[in-house]
Amino acid sequence: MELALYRYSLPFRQPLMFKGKRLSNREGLVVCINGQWGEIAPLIGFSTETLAEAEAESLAYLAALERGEKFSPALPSVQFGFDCAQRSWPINLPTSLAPYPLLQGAPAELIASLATPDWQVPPPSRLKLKVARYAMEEELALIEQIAAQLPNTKLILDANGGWLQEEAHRFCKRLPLAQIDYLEEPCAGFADTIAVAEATGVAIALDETLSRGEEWRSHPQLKALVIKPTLIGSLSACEVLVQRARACNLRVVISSSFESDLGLGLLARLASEWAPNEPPGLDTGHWLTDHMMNPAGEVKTDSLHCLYLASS
Ligand code: OSB
Ligand code: MG
Repeated sequence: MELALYRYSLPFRQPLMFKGKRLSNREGLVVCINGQWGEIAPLIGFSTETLAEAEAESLAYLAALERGEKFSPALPSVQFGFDCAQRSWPINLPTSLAPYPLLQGAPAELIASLATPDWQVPPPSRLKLKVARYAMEEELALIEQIAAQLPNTKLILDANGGWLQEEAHRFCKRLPLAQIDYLEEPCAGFADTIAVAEATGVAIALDETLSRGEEWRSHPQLKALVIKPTLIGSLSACEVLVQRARACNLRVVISSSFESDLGLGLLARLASEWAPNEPPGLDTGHWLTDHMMNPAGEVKTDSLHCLYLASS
């Protein structure tokens, strides 16, 4: 058996804010078991575990594997990474759909950037925007502008639970609903989120509600589950959510937690298996200036810090 654990640090194109914390590099771990890789990269502000905790549990897991013992990791990022590295992947997966673009930045900058968009003609069928971050008037003006400029594009909005029910209500009342695909997590609690949907007619997707393991129920205005495997943890827990989505007739959107190109590639494979018709939420890689893998698809271990290496 061959076992390895490496630590990586990849610079962001520009520093990014995660729940008030400024990050200039993405740091994480990659694990290799008999030549198969997984990524373990808790995200500050979204994961409950730290990178140091994930590293400690990963080392304990590898030591147990080396001794031929069973080990059940408790941390979601560790479960995800080791599950990927030990999975029997299907061989004939359909090619994954292109991720929908994620626009990040201040509304004024984004309005200016619409004049010279990054995407090719025709414009994307879907586009994601973060909301509940800047002044409501500015965010609504941006949405109105995009809706007018791209009449065939549907917007995915994500509030990350940032509004009180009353604020979410005020915002959603003024949305061009015909062009809104869905709104992720308007309020911090499921009951408030559903109340906003009922009062305004907006369609809803769940994200943090799932990774926090909170209770939710099907609702006519609940349209999609956003699944972030790094935050959910084991692939079987993700599959339970995929099954529940199917049973409730909900769309499944596989979404990144700003993993490296290695993790994004694994997530794209999961997306093509679990949600073959749904563009995934994986447009985060362009924020990283460097790659973990070379053009041949091999992990560039020379540029990584080795934490564990064993073969027997
Ligand atoms: O709020 O969905 C989020 C990335 C890291 C942490 C939280 C979120 C995200 C994304 C990923 O938005 C991209 C996507 O889902 O389209
Ligand atoms: Mg989200």
